[in-house]
Amino acid sequence: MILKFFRRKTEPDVQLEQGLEKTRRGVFLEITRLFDRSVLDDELYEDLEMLLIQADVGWDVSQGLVGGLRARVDRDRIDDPALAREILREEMIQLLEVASRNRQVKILQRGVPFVIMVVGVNGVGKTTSIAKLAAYHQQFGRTVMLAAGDTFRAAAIDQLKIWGERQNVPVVAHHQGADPGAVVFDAMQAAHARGVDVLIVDTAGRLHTKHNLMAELGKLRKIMQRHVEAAPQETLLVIDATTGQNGLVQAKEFSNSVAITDIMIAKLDGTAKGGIAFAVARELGTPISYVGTGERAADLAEFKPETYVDSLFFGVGEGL
Ligand SMILES: Nc1nc2c(ncn2[C@@H]2O[C@H](COP(=O)(O)OP(=O)(O)O)[C@@H](O)[C@H]2O)c(=O)[nH]1
Ligand SMILES: [Mg+2]
Repeated sequence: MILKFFRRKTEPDVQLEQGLEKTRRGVFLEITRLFDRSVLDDELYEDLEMLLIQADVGWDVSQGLVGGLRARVDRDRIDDPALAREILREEMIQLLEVASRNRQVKILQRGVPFVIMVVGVNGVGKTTSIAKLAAYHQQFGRTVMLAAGDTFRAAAIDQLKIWGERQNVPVVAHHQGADPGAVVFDAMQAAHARGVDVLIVDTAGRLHTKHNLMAELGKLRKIMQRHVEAAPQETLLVIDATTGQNGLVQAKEFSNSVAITDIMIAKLDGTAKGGIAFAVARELGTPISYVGTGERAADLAEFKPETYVDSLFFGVGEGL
């Protein structure tokens, strides 16, 4: 009965599956099992809601998902739990797709710097994510340059330089405490002069007030736009999956200060709270573009709603 309806419909993505392993083997295994019960009753719905909350889907979003599931089950007079599980899968995909629809059309023109400004709270995984993005764009044969716009700590600058060496990508950096605007100015000039395809700008995540943050990032934008009118073509907010709902609160603060175009959920491999993607999609409405699944440059997966949901329920060789 289960197999009749419940099968993965997308190609497995190895990175994503590894990233979601803890979530899948934890809460989502329990969710799958819920629907092995023989009846669809209040208890099942309540248990489902609790499990979704445990996976950090969040209170409101969990209620919304379960409410949507219930409405469809009632409307279509479904009494087979296995069919209800199929509907849950669809509802989950739909929730993620709503945010994906807000994706802006981006034009990546060879030789004109496509500028990615990476923002987020200190420690969420920005610098590591930049290395991953560099590797990602290199895969398409694009030339990449990095700018060390987080000038607060010397270690942050060194960390970016090390990634640059590993990835064979030039890094524009000034000394610790330098003006990030000056770093970005130099990087834009260098990228322009060399005809770099993708310039990725690291930023500090520790500006104390929202006003400071807005002013700083606004200034960086203006400097970028002197060279490339559309820059930054991508403003990527990095969120740490392991911080769950707290990460979501921080993300909201950021998106109130800066126009975010894309989200990366980092450290998905370190948590069983992979449900955070649903909360992020619903609460921010900004498309999630990537997930980070480890500490290496290769540990990045593109975010695709249907593949994401399938990877929560199915792992290759895990027998479901
Ligand atoms: N497991 C895991 N660790 C990560 C991931 N992304 C970043 N990290 C680790 O998180 C820590 C902070 O990352 P960093 O890039 O320095 O964060 P930043 O302060 O925002 O620039 C480092 O130890 C990284 O190795 C990820 O996707 N998975
Ligand atoms: Mg950093």
